[in-house]
Amino acid sequence: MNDVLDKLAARIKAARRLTILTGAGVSAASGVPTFRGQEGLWRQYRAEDLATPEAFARDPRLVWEWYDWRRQLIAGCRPNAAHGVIAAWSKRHGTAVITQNVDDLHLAAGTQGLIRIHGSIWELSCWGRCSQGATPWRDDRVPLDQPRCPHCGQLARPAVVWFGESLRREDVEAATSATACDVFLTVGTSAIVYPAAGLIHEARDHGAFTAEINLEATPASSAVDVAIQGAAEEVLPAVDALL
Ligand code: BV8
Ligand code: ZN
Repeated sequence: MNDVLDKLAARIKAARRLTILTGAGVSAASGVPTFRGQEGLWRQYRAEDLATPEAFARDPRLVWEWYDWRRQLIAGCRPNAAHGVIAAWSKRHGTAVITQNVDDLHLAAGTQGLIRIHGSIWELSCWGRCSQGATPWRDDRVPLDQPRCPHCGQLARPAVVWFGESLRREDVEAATSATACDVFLTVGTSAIVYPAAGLIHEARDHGAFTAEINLEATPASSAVDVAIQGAAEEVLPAVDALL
């Protein structure tokens, strides 16, 4: 194990441009449920069933109850050591941090220049897409009854990217340009959801040294230069100590 940590630390130390992609595994140690596996289920629903515009159109109350439940849970969570190391590294010139997480724990840890490609569970926007309500606004009250757009009175929705919805163009552009890097490190993601799961392959095509930290193997494990099987909140501080 130590030699792969040494190898990754040496590469990060020498890197002018470091890009980090994170998933739910980074927030697991903070108590935020991941998506896959038993704890990913809410009542009997899979995330993919609820996190869609169709589901919200069909039953906005059910979908909002799920988001309110997650917000109440996340409100009690604090950043962990993995968030701390990533926040410190984000202050280095040339570092980009891309997250799929909507919990904003990276922000709470002080991460700079964070690219939230799937949005934030703490922001709302107008379901009716009225001109003023299309711009997300922050509302971190918990619990919160089904919210409404303060501009037009229609239903408000969580300002997250749902399955079948396109990511914000500026986020895709920022994430894509960050794949032109010396080291691309992916942490705590199952590498299944696209376009996020495609970024590591773009980085490889740019000649980046690629690395993965995950408790288990993923579809990306065979594509990276080093795949480290371990907990992010343990491995990242260990690598940081070698810098
Ligand atoms: C789109 C916000 C244009 C909402 C989310 C190409 C091929 C196949 C399918 C597609 C494709 N292109 C598009 C699609 C469709 C779809 C998709 O990818 N489907 C998947 C299921 C196959 N993508 C989309 O719809 C995207 N939009 O492409 O628009 C378009 C539109 C239509 C058709 C074509 C193109 C939008 C995707 C975004 C959806 N929104 N979240 C919300 O949160 O409520 S995705 C959500 O799920 C998360 O943000 C994240 O992205 C994903 C969950 O993945 P992870 O974060 O990795 O979490 P997971 O639980 O899966 O894994 C945790 C990992 O951590 C595990 O590996 C575990 O071992 C590890 N771990 C656990 N603890 C630790 C740890 N590791 C280290 N330390 C620990 N302590
Ligand atoms: Zn509105």
